[in-house]
Amino acid sequence: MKSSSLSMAIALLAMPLAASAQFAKPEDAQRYRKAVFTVMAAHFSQLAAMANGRAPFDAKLAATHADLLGRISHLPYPAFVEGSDQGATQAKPDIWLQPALFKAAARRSQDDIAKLGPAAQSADLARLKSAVSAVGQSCKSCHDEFRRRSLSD
Ligand code: ASC
Repeated sequence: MKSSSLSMAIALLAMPLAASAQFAKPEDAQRYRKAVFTVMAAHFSQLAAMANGRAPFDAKLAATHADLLGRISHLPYPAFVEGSDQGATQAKPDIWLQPALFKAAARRSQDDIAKLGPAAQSADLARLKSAVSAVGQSCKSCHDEFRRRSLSD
């Protein structure tokens, strides 16, 4: 291997696995993060329905939702770019004023989401219930801290 292709290979290996989107305009970042949260809610609500007995517990389907959530749970956060705090967003200024706290809340939600898959695969409904409840709590506490109730608040 030539040294240039070796350094290319090393550079590729060193690249973070998570690809984050780039945005031309603040509105693009807002639309993107909102879209990802919408998709997450659509899948999480189906897991919650199983956990709460509103839908039959199907461990395989639950694991599929959990896997999808785990793959996309990191996507919204890099889209909270500087300057995207105005206009059609419920994001509170604390996201930018207290970045370490926001990062910790994002991390907590990702960590809780990562536990959904093993819980679903265990086919133990009680375990799924408790994993779903933990994710629900991290959604809620992040919303309480960092999301305005409506665009007009
Ligand atoms: C959902 C959803 C949220 C969270 C939150 C949990 O299904 O869309 O935003 O759960 O309501 O407290």
